[in-house]
Amino acid sequence: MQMTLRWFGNGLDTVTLDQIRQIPGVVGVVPALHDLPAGEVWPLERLQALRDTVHAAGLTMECIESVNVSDDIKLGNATGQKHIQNYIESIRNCAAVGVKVICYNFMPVFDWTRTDMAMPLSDGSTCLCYDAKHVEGKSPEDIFRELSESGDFAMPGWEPFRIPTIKALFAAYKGVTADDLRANLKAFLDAITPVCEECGVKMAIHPDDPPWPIFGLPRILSTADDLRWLFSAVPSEMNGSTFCTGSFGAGSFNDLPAMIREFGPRIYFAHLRNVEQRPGWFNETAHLSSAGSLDMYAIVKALHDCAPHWVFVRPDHGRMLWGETARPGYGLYDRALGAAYLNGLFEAVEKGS
Ligand code: DNO
Repeated sequence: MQMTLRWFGNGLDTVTLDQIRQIPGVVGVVPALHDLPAGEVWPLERLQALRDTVHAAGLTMECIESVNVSDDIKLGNATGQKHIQNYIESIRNCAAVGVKVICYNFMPVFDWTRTDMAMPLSDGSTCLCYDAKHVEGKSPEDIFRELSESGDFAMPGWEPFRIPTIKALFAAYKGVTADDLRANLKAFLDAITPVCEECGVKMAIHPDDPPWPIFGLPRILSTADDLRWLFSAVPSEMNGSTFCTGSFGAGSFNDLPAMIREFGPRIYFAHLRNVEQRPGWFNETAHLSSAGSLDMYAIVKALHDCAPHWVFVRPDHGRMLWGETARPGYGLYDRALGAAYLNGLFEAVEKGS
């Protein structure tokens, strides 16, 4: 197990590499070239510079989050074919700088979605929350309008520059079914897997967040059945999962320890956080089990028992506390507390076994 923290890069993150290095037990970061649009090649020189910066701070960079997959690839169109060739070049370049795992997702149009970025908790901290009633019956344009009124554009996929493209994207997805999306994911994986095998880079797909369709767009990585389909469709061991407890765990229909026990050998990256599940909505919480609906001990124990090869782990979204201002979900304090707690759980299961 390698405990890491997500890092958005110099100038893009309020958290510095020096701060990350001081969190006990955190040995690496999972960064990305966030300025490059999905579909473009990640140039080798940019990756080398990023790796050198991370190494100079005494940290590892063996897992990338994310090399984003373009909507053209998800739609399976002609531009998508060109983007797949670019993706293959990015995989080779990542391998050349020592990357072993690439996290990505296959959610159409948007990445994770929340309806409130600063929901107050009773202890005075704030957290991210998703309430279906703020989404159902609304168009993405409505949501963009609300976001621009509040000045809050922190969610990936909801950046202001995308507003003019959103209508066309929704039109492109009109009629695209979950089966179409599955076929396009399989075609993408079939094309890149030989290169992953050659370079020793494992792909780790991130689940849908929330784990159900939104805005009428299909979502295909939300349940144990979806993972079963994924691993039977592309049996290569290069095809793996980012097991995000907060994403799968937002649905009470998912039994997380059971899923880890079933899919453990294909889990290469774990995002560990807790959520409070409620009918129609959920909010994020502090990491520890007593703060939310998930049994974090059972999750860590299952990872320890069933994903015994190296797995990259990171504490996921934190609350905002102690007056910190940062990218929602990605401040220093609560993620550092999360890492310390998770390291304690890992030590307990390792010594107890
Ligand atoms: C949320 C993250 C996701 C993840 C992407 C991977 O905080 O876990 O945005 O990075 O879905 O492509």
